[in-house]
Amino acid sequence: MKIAIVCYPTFGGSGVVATELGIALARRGHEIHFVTYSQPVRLELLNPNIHFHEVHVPEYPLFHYQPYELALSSKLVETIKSYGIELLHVHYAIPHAYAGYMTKKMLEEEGIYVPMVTTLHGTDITLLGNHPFYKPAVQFSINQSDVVTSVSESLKQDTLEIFDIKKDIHVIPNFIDKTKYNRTPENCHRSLMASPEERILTHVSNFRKVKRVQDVVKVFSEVQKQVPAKLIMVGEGPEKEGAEILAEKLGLEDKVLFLGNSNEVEHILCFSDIFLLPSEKESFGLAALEAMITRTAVISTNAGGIPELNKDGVSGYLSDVGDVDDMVRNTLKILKDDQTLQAFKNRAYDLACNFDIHNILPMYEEVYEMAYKSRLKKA
Ligand code: GMT
Repeated sequence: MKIAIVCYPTFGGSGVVATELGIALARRGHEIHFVTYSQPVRLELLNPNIHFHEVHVPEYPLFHYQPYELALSSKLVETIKSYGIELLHVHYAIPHAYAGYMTKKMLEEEGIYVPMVTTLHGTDITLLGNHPFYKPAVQFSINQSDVVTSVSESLKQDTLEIFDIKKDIHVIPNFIDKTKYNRTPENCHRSLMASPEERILTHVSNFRKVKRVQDVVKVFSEVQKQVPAKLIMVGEGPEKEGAEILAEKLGLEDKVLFLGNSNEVEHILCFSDIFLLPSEKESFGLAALEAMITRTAVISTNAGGIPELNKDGVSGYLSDVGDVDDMVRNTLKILKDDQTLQAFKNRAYDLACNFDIHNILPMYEEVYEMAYKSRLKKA
């Protein structure tokens, strides 16, 4: 099938899911066209089935805000016509589903029917979509999609509570490609980060408010008083500076490493023991899944869809949002001896395998078929 994928190309779960999905679909023989404002960070253009079309938004002094949706929908119309695209898959409702709907309507004027699949990722629903400034447009464009998917059961329920949705929502969880995570002592350079007796705790995010990165530092601060440890913080975002200041205030400068954005998260996770995810909201928690597939136990909150992935007492532990003391207790329970830690790591890996791309890709192909049939009915 010839598929156009619209996503945010930056570091962030929705862009990663869209990119990895496109790559996997291309390997299965589908022709994939990414349409976005810059090349997605994880995109490899070496596959002949993968194409990238950049959306340019010309700066015009009259506009206070440059109209990205307009440029995107025009680019989509042009790409769909030039390459005979059969299906449009938009990731993150705002503004992609809205631009996708306009694209469909413009094409319909010319007798071209292209079905649209919209994947809801989280903050497009729970934070932004909920805002009265956006809500009517988001609800409208979700209802106008041919097929709607969400990345967890929890996000599906949130969507149904927040909006008046007239469509079925198909839950298709986030995924990983387990063959990409092959941890061997030779390719995992643990000694670069910590001494043999130290445990390694890791956090990966875009350091937005919902991630509660100060809780990460607070948990680590208490844990390292009882167990020698290092904390690795990966990512960039508005709350990073506050976390750095807190780490300094707590005298942890030598024990906390802020690495910034990385394209090699799996190399960092390969020597991690515990992944900390104290988020206030999290529709799924792709970063935790990426940690689990590298055999890293997860200490998280029970927010959103995290419990669909991290199982309490199995792959890690779940706490209420903000309950730093509980997260400290749980971390120490896992780190109490090598045998316990290894058991949590192994179970985290086993659970993560359920989300391997080979199990999830057919679910997307099924909804594509469903959407495609709706096109045949309309054409
Ligand atoms: O977590 C973020 O802030 C990034 C955000 C995004 O849209 O890129 O991630 C959301 O989508 C991911 C992929 O589906 C999910 O794994 C994340 O849980 C979700 N984030 C939130 O709900 C806060």
